[in-house]
Amino acid sequence: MTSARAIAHPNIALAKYWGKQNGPGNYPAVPSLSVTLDGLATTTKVTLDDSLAKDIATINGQEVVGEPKERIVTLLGLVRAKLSATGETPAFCCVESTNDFPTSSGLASSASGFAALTIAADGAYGTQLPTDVLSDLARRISASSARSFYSDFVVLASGPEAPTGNELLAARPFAERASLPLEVLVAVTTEGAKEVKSTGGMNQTRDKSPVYDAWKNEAPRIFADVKAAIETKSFERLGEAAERSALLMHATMIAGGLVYWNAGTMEAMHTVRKLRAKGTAAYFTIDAGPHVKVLVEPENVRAVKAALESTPSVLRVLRATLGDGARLVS
Ligand code: 2P0
Repeated sequence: MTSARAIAHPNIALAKYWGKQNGPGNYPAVPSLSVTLDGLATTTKVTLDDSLAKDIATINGQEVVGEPKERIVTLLGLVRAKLSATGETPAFCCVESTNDFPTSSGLASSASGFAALTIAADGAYGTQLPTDVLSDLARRISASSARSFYSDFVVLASGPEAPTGNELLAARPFAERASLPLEVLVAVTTEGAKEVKSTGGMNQTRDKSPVYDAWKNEAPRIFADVKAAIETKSFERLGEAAERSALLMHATMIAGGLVYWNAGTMEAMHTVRKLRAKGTAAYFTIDAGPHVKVLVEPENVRAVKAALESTPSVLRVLRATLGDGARLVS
């Protein structure tokens, strides 16, 4: 039996993606810029098995069923469709994936998960596709996962306004970690999975939020500001733009009735703002879940971590530096 194992890390967007272009292919409506993290990881093994009548998948030892399973099978189908025609039907496979951090709770497990799955499937099926093609395939299932193929600061442009579904749109590396040293502290505020997945949340925001167009208009300006902050090596400018992106994205969701925050989210935001008022440069960002990710310069990690840990509703704090893109490990 042929198998391949891949590792991928989640990424955290500093300029957020939220919203899709109308039409097929899962193209983002706004550009995004992320950092790939070290310290949190998904490891995925794909094993081809001629005896299987369908693909099977487990995450952390639990069989995956329903819509999450369909997304995995769709991705596997996209990789298998790249096999050169030999006349033989490719074998189904067994996918075994483990996360060393909470799954499906706004910690970007779908980003690392689909990046690791795509690389492992490419290895097991022997398709040997270039990284941009793999990033494009994964983007079709989970747009944020396109960014986890690359290290450090990564951009994903918005898609065409009226996509046919055939346009290649991969993420691409933007800058190396040394250009602006920072770390990310994740204030975990629940151990549970989120109730509204990102795709459903984006659809709800598009359909119900009266300020969705304002978000789509402003997001490219924030994206440009984040890029300029990295180019000019300004941590403060980066943090301010990242906070603006997260707050505007959440304001847009909330206006459409979607609230991902819990009490701990608010408490951690206030902790960060209090630190800043006292002169410590720390900035927060929040994804489609209640955890608060705090951007800090390396010399302030210890003090900011201690402040987050003494925030009552924060359960624990994870620490991540900038990390490498998804890769095969065997
Ligand atoms: C991001 N998020 O830029 C934004 C910020 C969450 C909030 O990309 O619908 O799971 O599968 O393309 O990739 C999460 O979205 O969404 C996400 P789909 P995905 O990181």
